[in-house]
Amino acid sequence: MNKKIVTLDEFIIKSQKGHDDATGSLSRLLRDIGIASKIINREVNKAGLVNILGVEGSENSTGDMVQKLDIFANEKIIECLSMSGECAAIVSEENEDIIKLPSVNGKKAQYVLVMDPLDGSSNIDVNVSVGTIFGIYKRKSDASGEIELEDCIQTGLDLVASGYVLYGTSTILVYTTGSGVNGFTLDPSIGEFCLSHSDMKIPAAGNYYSVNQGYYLKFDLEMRRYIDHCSDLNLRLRYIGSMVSDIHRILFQGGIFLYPNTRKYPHGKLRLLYECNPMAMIVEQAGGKAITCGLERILAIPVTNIHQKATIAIGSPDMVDEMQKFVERYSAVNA
Ligand code: AHM
Repeated sequence: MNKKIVTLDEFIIKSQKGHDDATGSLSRLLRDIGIASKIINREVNKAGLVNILGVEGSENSTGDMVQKLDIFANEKIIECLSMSGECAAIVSEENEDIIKLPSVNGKKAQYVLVMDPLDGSSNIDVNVSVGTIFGIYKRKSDASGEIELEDCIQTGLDLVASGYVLYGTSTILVYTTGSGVNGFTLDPSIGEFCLSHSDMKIPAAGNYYSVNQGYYLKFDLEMRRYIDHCSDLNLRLRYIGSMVSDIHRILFQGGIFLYPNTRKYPHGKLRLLYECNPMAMIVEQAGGKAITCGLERILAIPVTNIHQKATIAIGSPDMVDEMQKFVERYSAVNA
Protein backbone atom coordinates (compact mmCIF):
# COMPACT_ATOMS: atom_id res chain seq x y z
CA MET A 1 0.00 0.00 0.00
CA ASN A 2 1.41 3.43 -0.91
CA LYS A 3 2.64 5.50 2.04
CA LYS A 4 0.48 8.61 2.61
CA ILE A 5 2.10 11.69 1.09
CA VAL A 6 2.70 14.43 3.68
CA THR A 7 3.36 17.76 1.99
CA LEU A 8 5.47 20.50 3.55
CA ASP A 9 2.37 22.66 4.01
CA GLU A 10 0.49 19.86 5.83
CA PHE A 11 3.52 19.13 8.01
CA ILE A 12 3.99 22.80 8.94
CA ILE A 13 0.33 23.18 9.90
CA LYS A 14 0.39 19.92 11.88
CA SER A 15 3.56 20.88 13.77
CA GLN A 16 2.20 24.38 14.43
CA LYS A 17 -0.32 22.74 16.74
CA GLY A 18 2.60 21.78 18.99
CA HIS A 19 3.85 25.38 19.11
CA ASP A 20 2.72 28.53 20.84
CA ASP A 21 2.59 30.11 17.42
CA ALA A 22 -1.20 30.10 17.50
CA THR A 23 -1.40 32.90 14.96
CA GLY A 24 0.13 30.68 12.25
CA SER A 25 2.45 33.48 11.20
CA LEU A 26 5.62 31.35 11.50
CA SER A 27 3.85 28.65 9.49
CA ARG A 28 2.95 31.13 6.76
CA LEU A 29 6.54 32.40 6.73
CA LEU A 30 7.90 28.86 6.31
CA ARG A 31 5.39 28.22 3.52
CA ASP A 32 6.50 31.45 1.77
CA ILE A 33 10.07 30.11 1.84
CA GLY A 34 8.86 26.84 0.33
CA ILE A 35 7.21 28.73 -2.52
CA ALA A 36 10.33 30.82 -3.19
CA SER A 37 12.43 27.64 -3.21
CA LYS A 38 10.22 26.09 -5.89
CA ILE A 39 10.64 29.19 -8.08
CA ILE A 40 14.41 29.22 -7.56
CA ASN A 41 14.56 25.48 -8.27
CA ARG A 42 12.84 26.03 -11.62
CA GLU A 43 15.45 28.61 -12.65
CA VAL A 44 18.44 26.68 -11.24
CA ASN A 45 17.36 23.67 -13.29
CA LYS A 46 17.38 25.61 -16.55
CA ALA A 47 20.08 28.17 -15.74
CA GLY A 48 22.15 26.94 -18.68
CA LEU A 49 19.31 27.69 -21.09
CA VAL A 50 18.39 31.22 -20.13
CA ASN A 51 20.52 34.28 -19.82
CA ILE A 52 21.03 34.14 -16.08
CA LEU A 53 24.39 32.43 -16.11
CA GLY A 54 27.71 34.13 -15.89
CA VAL A 55 29.11 36.60 -13.47
CA GLU A 56 26.96 39.68 -13.04
CA GLY A 57 30.23 41.56 -12.71
CA SER A 58 29.36 43.21 -9.45
CA GLU A 59 30.69 42.13 -6.08
CA ASN A 60 28.38 41.31 -3.15
CA SER A 61 28.61 42.86 0.31
CA THR A 62 31.38 40.49 1.29
CA GLY A 63 33.42 40.94 -1.85
CA ASP A 64 32.45 37.74 -3.71
CA MET A 65 31.79 38.00 -7.46
CA VAL A 66 27.99 37.88 -7.90
CA GLN A 67 26.39 35.43 -10.33
CA LYS A 68 23.08 36.42 -11.91
CA LEU A 69 21.29 33.44 -10.31
CA ASP A 70 22.34 34.82 -6.91
CA ILE A 71 20.49 38.02 -7.68
CA PHE A 72 17.47 36.14 -9.04
CA ALA A 73 17.26 33.96 -5.92
CA ASN A 74 17.69 36.96 -3.64
CA GLU A 75 14.95 38.91 -5.39
CA LYS A 76 12.51 35.96 -5.44
CA ILE A 77 12.80 35.28 -1.72
CA ILE A 78 12.40 38.97 -0.88
CA GLU A 79 9.37 39.16 -3.20
CA CYS A 80 7.72 36.03 -1.73
CA LEU A 81 8.29 37.14 1.85
CA SER A 82 7.00 40.65 1.14
CA MET A 83 3.57 39.32 0.15
CA SER A 84 2.32 37.69 3.34
CA GLY A 85 3.46 40.45 5.68
CA GLU A 86 4.85 37.93 8.20
CA CYS A 87 8.46 39.11 7.84
CA ALA A 88 9.56 42.52 9.11
CA ALA A 89 13.11 42.48 7.72
CA ILE A 90 15.63 40.37 5.83
CA VAL A 91 19.41 40.12 6.18
CA SER A 92 20.90 38.71 2.99
CA GLU A 93 24.43 37.89 1.93
CA GLU A 94 23.64 39.84 -1.25
CA ASN A 95 22.69 43.08 0.52
CA GLU A 96 25.05 45.33 2.49
CA ASP A 97 22.25 46.61 4.73
CA ILE A 98 19.18 45.19 6.44
CA ILE A 99 16.18 45.06 4.07
CA LYS A 100 13.10 46.45 5.84
CA LEU A 101 9.83 45.07 4.42
CA PRO A 102 6.70 47.24 4.28
CA SER A 103 3.75 46.26 6.47
CA VAL A 104 0.95 44.39 4.66
CA ASN A 105 -2.64 45.35 5.56
CA GLY A 106 -1.34 46.94 8.74
CA LYS A 107 -0.03 43.60 10.01
CA LYS A 108 2.71 43.91 12.65
CA ALA A 109 5.29 41.40 11.37
CA GLN A 110 6.97 39.47 14.19
CA TYR A 111 9.85 37.78 12.34
CA VAL A 112 13.23 38.52 10.75
CA LEU A 113 14.78 36.27 8.08
CA VAL A 114 18.54 35.87 7.62
CA MET A 115 19.67 34.13 4.44
CA ASP A 116 22.24 33.19 1.89
CA PRO A 117 19.91 33.02 -1.11
CA LEU A 118 22.25 30.93 -3.22
CA ASP A 119 25.19 29.38 -1.40
CA GLY A 120 28.04 27.84 -3.36
CA SER A 121 27.52 30.29 -6.20
CA SER A 122 30.90 29.45 -7.78
CA ASN A 123 29.32 26.10 -8.72
CA ILE A 124 26.43 27.51 -10.74
CA ASP A 125 28.06 27.74 -14.17
CA VAL A 126 29.45 24.22 -13.94
CA ASN A 127 26.15 22.55 -12.99
CA VAL A 128 27.28 21.55 -9.52
CA SER A 129 24.74 21.66 -6.66
CA VAL A 130 24.00 24.91 -4.84
CA GLY A 131 21.70 25.74 -1.95
CA THR A 132 19.65 28.31 -0.06
CA ILE A 133 20.31 28.74 3.67
CA PHE A 134 17.86 30.55 5.98
CA GLY A 135 17.30 31.31 9.64
CA ILE A 136 14.30 32.91 11.34
CA TYR A 137 14.34 35.12 14.46
CA LYS A 138 11.45 36.59 16.39
CA ARG A 139 12.06 40.34 16.57
CA LYS A 140 12.97 41.67 20.03
CA SER A 141 11.77 45.25 19.52
CA ASP A 142 8.10 46.25 19.61
CA ALA A 143 6.39 45.06 16.42
CA SER A 144 4.67 48.41 15.99
CA GLY A 145 8.00 50.22 15.79
CA GLU A 146 10.87 50.33 13.32
CA ILE A 147 13.10 47.26 12.95
CA GLU A 148 16.27 47.69 14.97
CA LEU A 149 19.76 46.22 14.56
CA GLU A 150 19.25 44.18 17.77
CA ASP A 151 16.40 42.32 16.01
CA CYS A 152 18.87 41.05 13.40
CA ILE A 153 22.11 40.39 15.30
CA GLN A 154 20.75 37.77 17.70
CA THR A 155 22.86 34.73 18.56
CA GLY A 156 22.12 31.37 16.94
CA LEU A 157 20.58 30.18 20.22
CA ASP A 158 17.73 32.65 19.60
CA LEU A 159 16.81 31.16 16.20
CA VAL A 160 13.19 29.96 16.13
CA ALA A 161 13.72 28.07 12.88
CA SER A 162 16.44 27.34 10.36
CA GLY A 163 16.75 25.36 7.19
CA TYR A 164 18.30 24.88 3.81
CA VAL A 165 17.25 23.91 0.30
CA LEU A 166 19.67 21.81 -1.75
CA TYR A 167 19.21 22.09 -5.53
CA GLY A 168 20.95 18.84 -6.45
CA THR A 169 20.07 15.60 -8.24
CA SER A 170 16.75 16.18 -6.53
CA THR A 171 15.65 19.27 -4.61
CA ILE A 172 15.33 18.79 -0.86
CA LEU A 173 14.25 21.24 1.85
CA VAL A 174 15.53 20.42 5.34
CA TYR A 175 14.39 22.48 8.34
CA THR A 176 13.95 22.57 12.09
CA THR A 177 11.88 24.69 14.47
CA GLY A 178 13.81 23.36 17.46
CA SER A 179 12.03 20.01 17.78
CA GLY A 180 14.03 17.81 15.46
CA VAL A 181 14.98 17.93 11.77
CA ASN A 182 12.84 16.85 8.82
CA GLY A 183 13.57 16.65 5.09
CA PHE A 184 11.14 17.23 2.21
CA THR A 185 11.90 16.22 -1.35
CA LEU A 186 10.31 18.20 -4.20
CA ASP A 187 8.04 16.03 -6.35
CA PRO A 188 8.03 17.92 -9.68
CA SER A 189 5.00 15.95 -10.89
CA ILE A 190 2.81 17.61 -8.25
CA GLY A 191 4.99 20.65 -7.47
CA GLU A 192 5.02 19.84 -3.77
CA PHE A 193 7.78 19.29 -1.20
CA CYS A 194 6.89 15.88 0.31
CA LEU A 195 8.14 14.49 3.63
CA SER A 196 10.96 12.10 2.72
CA HIS A 197 13.23 12.09 5.79
CA SER A 198 11.54 12.17 9.23
CA ASP A 199 13.37 13.10 12.41
CA MET A 200 16.85 13.05 10.84
CA LYS A 201 19.74 12.07 13.11
CA ILE A 202 23.42 12.47 12.21
CA PRO A 203 25.63 9.39 12.74
CA ALA A 204 27.98 9.71 15.76
CA ALA A 205 30.93 9.33 13.36
CA GLY A 206 31.45 8.77 9.66
CA ASN A 207 33.95 8.09 6.89
CA TYR A 208 34.00 11.56 5.37
CA TYR A 209 35.87 14.74 6.07
CA SER A 210 35.24 17.90 4.06
CA VAL A 211 37.82 20.68 3.83
CA ASN A 212 39.53 22.65 1.06
CA GLN A 213 42.76 20.64 0.96
CA GLY A 214 44.22 23.32 -1.30
CA TYR A 215 44.59 25.59 1.72
CA TYR A 216 46.28 22.90 3.87
CA LEU A 217 49.60 24.73 4.16
CA LYS A 218 47.78 27.91 5.13
CA PHE A 219 45.98 26.31 8.10
CA ASP A 220 47.27 26.52 11.68
CA LEU A 221 49.32 23.58 12.97
CA GLU A 222 46.45 22.06 14.99
CA MET A 223 44.18 21.93 11.92
CA ARG A 224 46.92 20.40 9.79
CA ARG A 225 47.50 17.73 12.44
CA TYR A 226 43.78 16.91 12.57
CA ILE A 227 43.54 16.73 8.75
CA ASP A 228 46.61 14.43 8.74
CA HIS A 229 44.79 12.27 11.30
CA CYS A 230 41.70 12.03 9.05
CA SER A 231 43.98 11.00 6.21
CA ASP A 232 45.75 8.42 8.42
CA LEU A 233 42.33 6.94 9.22
CA ASN A 234 41.73 6.61 5.45
CA LEU A 235 38.64 8.79 5.72
CA ARG A 236 37.32 9.96 2.34
CA LEU A 237 37.80 13.61 1.41
CA ARG A 238 34.70 15.06 -0.20
CA TYR A 239 34.62 18.83 -0.91
CA ILE A 240 32.07 20.26 -3.33
CA GLY A 241 32.69 23.95 -2.58
CA SER A 242 29.08 24.43 -1.53
CA MET A 243 28.58 24.42 2.24
CA VAL A 244 24.99 23.17 1.93
CA SER A 245 25.98 20.20 -0.24
CA ASP A 246 29.01 19.29 1.87
CA ILE A 247 27.11 19.43 5.16
CA HIS A 248 24.05 17.67 3.69
CA ARG A 249 26.21 14.63 2.89
CA ILE A 250 27.63 14.68 6.42
CA LEU A 251 24.15 15.00 7.97
CA PHE A 252 23.10 11.84 6.13
CA GLN A 253 26.28 9.73 6.25
CA GLY A 254 28.32 11.16 9.13
CA GLY A 255 31.58 13.10 8.95
CA ILE A 256 33.00 16.54 9.63
CA PHE A 257 33.09 19.78 7.60
CA LEU A 258 35.84 22.29 8.32
CA TYR A 259 36.40 25.85 7.18
CA PRO A 260 39.36 27.02 9.31
CA ASN A 261 41.03 30.41 9.31
CA THR A 262 43.75 31.19 6.77
CA ARG A 263 45.86 34.28 6.11
CA LYS A 264 43.30 35.29 3.44
CA TYR A 265 40.40 34.67 5.83
CA PRO A 266 41.82 35.27 9.36
CA HIS A 267 38.31 34.99 10.85
CA GLY A 268 37.16 32.28 8.45
CA LYS A 269 35.28 32.80 5.16
CA LEU A 270 31.78 31.67 6.08
CA ARG A 271 29.29 34.13 7.52
CA LEU A 272 28.08 33.52 11.06
CA LEU A 273 24.55 34.95 10.88
CA TYR A 274 23.18 33.38 7.69
CA GLU A 275 25.50 30.44 6.94
CA CYS A 276 27.08 29.01 10.11
CA ASN A 277 24.27 29.60 12.62
CA PRO A 278 21.37 28.06 10.60
CA MET A 279 23.49 25.04 9.64
CA ALA A 280 24.68 24.70 13.26
CA MET A 281 21.08 24.71 14.56
CA ILE A 282 20.12 21.97 12.12
CA VAL A 283 23.16 19.80 12.88
CA GLU A 284 22.77 20.22 16.67
CA GLN A 285 19.05 19.38 16.39
CA ALA A 286 20.09 16.21 14.53
CA GLY A 287 22.49 15.27 17.37
CA GLY A 288 25.68 16.77 15.94
CA LYS A 289 28.02 19.55 17.05
CA ALA A 290 29.21 22.87 15.59
CA ILE A 291 32.14 24.82 17.01
CA THR A 292 34.68 27.32 15.77
CA CYS A 293 38.30 26.28 15.26
CA GLY A 294 38.86 28.21 18.48
CA LEU A 295 36.44 25.75 20.17
CA GLU A 296 33.54 28.17 20.81
CA ARG A 297 30.02 26.81 20.29
CA ILE A 298 28.83 28.44 17.02
CA LEU A 299 25.28 29.11 18.25
CA ALA A 300 26.54 30.98 21.32
CA ILE A 301 28.87 33.41 19.54
CA PRO A 302 27.78 37.02 20.10
CA VAL A 303 26.82 38.64 16.77
CA THR A 304 28.04 42.21 16.37
CA ASN A 305 27.81 42.68 12.60
CA ILE A 306 25.36 41.20 10.11
CA HIS A 307 28.18 40.01 7.78
CA GLN A 308 30.48 38.76 10.57
CA LYS A 309 32.58 35.72 9.67
CA ALA A 310 33.43 32.62 11.70
CA THR A 311 35.61 29.55 11.40
CA ILE A 312 33.64 26.31 11.66
CA ALA A 313 33.98 22.62 12.41
CA ILE A 314 30.57 20.95 12.14
CA GLY A 315 29.23 17.40 11.93
CA SER A 316 29.25 14.09 13.81
CA PRO A 317 29.67 14.63 17.56
CA ASP A 318 32.46 12.11 18.06
CA MET A 319 34.47 13.63 15.19
CA VAL A 320 34.02 17.21 16.38
CA ASP A 321 35.11 16.08 19.87
CA GLU A 322 38.21 14.42 18.38
CA MET A 323 39.06 17.56 16.39
CA GLN A 324 38.72 19.53 19.66
CA LYS A 325 41.34 17.26 21.27
CA PHE A 326 43.77 18.01 18.43
CA VAL A 327 43.26 21.75 18.86
CA GLU A 328 43.81 21.47 22.63
CA ARG A 329 46.94 19.40 22.08
CA TYR A 330 48.60 21.30 19.22
CA SER A 331 47.24 24.83 19.45
CA ALA A 332 49.95 27.47 19.80
CA VAL A 333 47.72 29.13 22.36
CA ASN A 334 48.14 26.17 24.72
CA ALA A 335 51.80 25.62 23.83
P1 AHM B 1 29.66 31.88 -1.66
O1 AHM B 1 28.64 32.52 -0.74
O2 AHM B 1 30.38 32.87 -2.52
O3 AHM B 1 29.09 30.76 -2.40
O4 AHM B 1 30.80 31.31 -0.68
C1 AHM B 1 30.40 30.33 0.23
C2 AHM B 1 30.99 29.04 -0.22
C3 AHM B 1 30.50 27.90 0.66
O5 AHM B 1 29.30 27.37 0.20
C4 AHM B 1 31.63 26.93 0.54
O6 AHM B 1 31.66 26.05 1.64
C5 AHM B 1 32.84 27.85 0.49
O7 AHM B 1 32.39 29.10 -0.04
C6 AHM B 1 33.90 27.34 -0.42
O8 AHM B 1 34.97 28.27 -0.30
P2 AHM B 1 36.39 27.90 -0.95
O9 AHM B 1 36.17 27.95 -2.44
O10 AHM B 1 37.31 28.98 -0.44
O11 AHM B 1 36.77 26.55 -0.46
